[in-house]
Parts: sequence; structure tokens; C-alpha cells
Amino acid sequence: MTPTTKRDEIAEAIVQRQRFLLTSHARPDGDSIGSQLAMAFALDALGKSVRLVNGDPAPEHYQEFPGLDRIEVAAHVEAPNVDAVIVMECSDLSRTGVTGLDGAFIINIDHHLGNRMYGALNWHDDTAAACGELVFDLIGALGVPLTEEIATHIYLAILTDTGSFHHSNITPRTFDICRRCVEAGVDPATMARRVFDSNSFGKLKLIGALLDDMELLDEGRLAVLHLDERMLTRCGCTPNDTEGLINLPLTAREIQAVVFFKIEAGGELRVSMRSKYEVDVRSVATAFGGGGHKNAAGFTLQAEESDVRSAIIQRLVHAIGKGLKSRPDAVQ
Ligand SMILES: [Mn+2]
Repeated sequence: MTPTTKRDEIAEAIVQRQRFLLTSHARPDGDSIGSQLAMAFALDALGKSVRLVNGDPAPEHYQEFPGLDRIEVAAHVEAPNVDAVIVMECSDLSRTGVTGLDGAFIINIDHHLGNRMYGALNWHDDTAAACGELVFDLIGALGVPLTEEIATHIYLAILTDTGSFHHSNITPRTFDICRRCVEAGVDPATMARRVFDSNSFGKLKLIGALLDDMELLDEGRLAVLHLDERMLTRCGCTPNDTEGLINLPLTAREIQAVVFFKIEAGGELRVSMRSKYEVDVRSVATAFGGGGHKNAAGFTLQAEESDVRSAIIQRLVHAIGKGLKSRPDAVQ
């Protein structure tokens, strides 16, 4: 068969090779974990050898999902000695947080805008709601049956990357894939409980502290969250407990965008942003060297929050004004 699409080309490259290393982005989320493990189980089914390496451990509440114990956490891989490295969810190779992979035959599968096409084979589709949608397609092209394990990880990828079906990236294809996953044995209620109702008491305290500290700007349309080491310690939390907290302010009707300032362990400033409808926070992220999607984006700076804060907020207020102009019914 002559491959006609990027997906088919990648499927063929996989069939021809035997040893694989799979990786995804640093600070993995549900889509990176789900895409990676769905792919790993599919490669197992094809009799391939599979090694999984991530720069950071998965958040605690993903640990019970099948195959999580197979993921090695390492910042460097010395001579990977594989036939291909499949990188999922990364707009450039450095996003993996893993060094030593650049010499390998790289297959790049991603849905983030602005992918740098760094692979020997690149499949980039920014219309996919999750990288898991692409992995689902690829697994189908490889002729691997959708087992419950694979379906669980595909569903996890979609459930989390759509913000539990909140975001504007959802298409009929998203529900088609979810339907197939449910038919394969996934229970949506159990998945939602495992992913979203898994807070520790410490995390609940942290939510309280963060929201208590939240600032509202731009007539209540922009929420500013700030997290430092002191708050984490006081609530008995780790940085992993902060996953998903950025979305909380968006549950208030008036709030159109959120910016979350976090001081990372290395002292860098991590700036994450979320928004509703047409408010484009990716444009703000790219102005500071970052990336992401229209409604979810971020960047990291070697800077003090006080030095960059007003420049970031100014751009966000501009993005909110622009977004509301094209979607004036958004605040209802
Ligand atoms: Mn994703």
C-alpha cells in the first residue's frame, strides 16, 4: 500500500520498525499520559518493544490507570538504542524535558498550534481536540483492536484536554471516538470521578487559599492567581496538586480569562492562562516565547513576577477586549 496521509506514512514506519521509545511533554497531563499509554498498549499488541520515558512524573491521581508504572522518569536518555522515538503532544523537542533524543528517528504527533515539525515524520493536526484523537486514528490504521485499556487512555486524553467537554476544540469526531471508547468498556462516570473527584484535603485547602487571594481586574473579566512555595507548604501540597486549579475562576460567569503565576522549583516564573470562547490567550503566550491553544496557553520566564506582571496583564486585557468584540454574547 502506498501511504497517502501522514498518518498512513507513520503507520507504515511503525510496522517496519521494532524498538520504540515513547515520550511526551514535561509536567505531563491527561492527554500526554493517555496518548502515550494508548500508543504503548497498541505497540505491545503488535509485538514491538516499548520504553516510556517522561521528564516528570504523572500527577498522583493518574497513577492507578493501567500501565502508569511502565513510565520511567528521567531528564536524559543516554543513547536510546531504539528504531524510533515517538514524541506526542510537543510543539518542539525541548518540551519533553528529556535530552539525548535528538539523534534518533523521531516521529512527531501533535495538535498544538505552532508545532516546529522537528521529526523525521511529522503529523500535526491542530483541529484535534486532543492528541489522543490522533493516536486513536493511528491505532485504527495499524489494525490494532480497541481494547478496554487503550480506550481508557484515549478517553482520558479527550476528557482532560477538552476540560471535561468545556473547550471550543470539540467536534463530532470527538464524540465519535468517545462513543467507540464507551463501547469498548469505558464508563464515563467512573472516569470523571477518577479524574476530577480525586482531590486530597490539602488540595481543597489550597483551592481555598488561591481563591481567597485571587485578584479581579478589567471590571471582573480577568482573574489573577498567584502561587508560591509558602502556600503549598501551608496546605501540605506538592506542585502536582495545582493541576486544573487554573480553571476554577472560569466558573464565574463574568470572568473571561485567568492568568496563574507560579514560581517553579528552579526559580523560573511559570505563567499559565485560560480563557472562554474567542479570547485568545495563545497570542499573549507567543508574545512571551510560549505557546498553546486559543483557550489554554502558557510560557516560562527567567524573571521576577513584579517585573513582567503589568506587561502580561496589559496584553490579556487587550485580548479580552478583542475576544468580546467578536463574541459579544459571551458574558451572559
Ligand atoms: Mn493535548
